[in-house]
Amino acid sequence: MKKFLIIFLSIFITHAAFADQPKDWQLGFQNPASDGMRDIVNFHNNLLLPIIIAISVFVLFLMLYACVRFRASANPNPSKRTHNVTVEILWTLIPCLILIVMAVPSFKILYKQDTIPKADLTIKAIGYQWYWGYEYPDENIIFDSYMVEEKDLRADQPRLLAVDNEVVVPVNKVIKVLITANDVLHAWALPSFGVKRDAVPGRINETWFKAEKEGTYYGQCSELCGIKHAFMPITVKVVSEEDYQEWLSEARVKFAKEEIENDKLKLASK
Ligand SMILES: [Cu+2]
Repeated sequence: MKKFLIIFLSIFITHAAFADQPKDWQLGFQNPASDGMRDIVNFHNNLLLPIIIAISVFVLFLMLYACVRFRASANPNPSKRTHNVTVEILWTLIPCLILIVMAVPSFKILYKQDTIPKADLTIKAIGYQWYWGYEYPDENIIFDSYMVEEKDLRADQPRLLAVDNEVVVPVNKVIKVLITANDVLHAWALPSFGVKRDAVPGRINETWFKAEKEGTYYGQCSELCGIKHAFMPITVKVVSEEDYQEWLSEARVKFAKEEIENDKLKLASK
């Protein structure tokens, strides 16, 4: 009983608090930090949820009605009816209409996500078994991002989500993310930004987000990729433009990309 009470109360708590990472007993989405995620949350809360609840209540009512109205004791001679054209047309037509009502706004959101506006910054995420590598192609930056082990966690770092080298991006800028993998399928996912894309070896997928609030946002690899799939989190730090420039000048030195070049090949190394 206590558990249910906590779940029930957490519905209100999670919406009131600023959530950029999963919370204990959380129901529903993390708080949106981008326009795209706000669209998804609104679509779910204002359209899908009411439809789901209405259908569930209606079906429950039909079942209870059938149980009472057609019970054996009240119907010693059961009806032999097998067809009703009107009902059959209705139960085909109404679900079709419901699907159309859901599909139109759903496709609108999908196409909005699919059109990448002019990017202010491009980053490249590469999935490895089992960590993420990042590149800032225009800044000549390359680094790896490993999960922080439980024993090494700082007080402000969440377990299984914090990484040693975070992705740092400026606030209110269009960030284009190129996503690929080096070994098996992974997926780069960040719930607060409404971003989730498969990382496929030999192929580059792309997506984008525009973070509206400064803060640290956590995501996880979202494609079962092997034994340590649960231990390759994603951390994105959204900072002001000045802080970003400051980080950039440090990162250009710390994470500088060296190019090994000869007449046959050109390689990037860390
Ligand atoms: Cu993975």
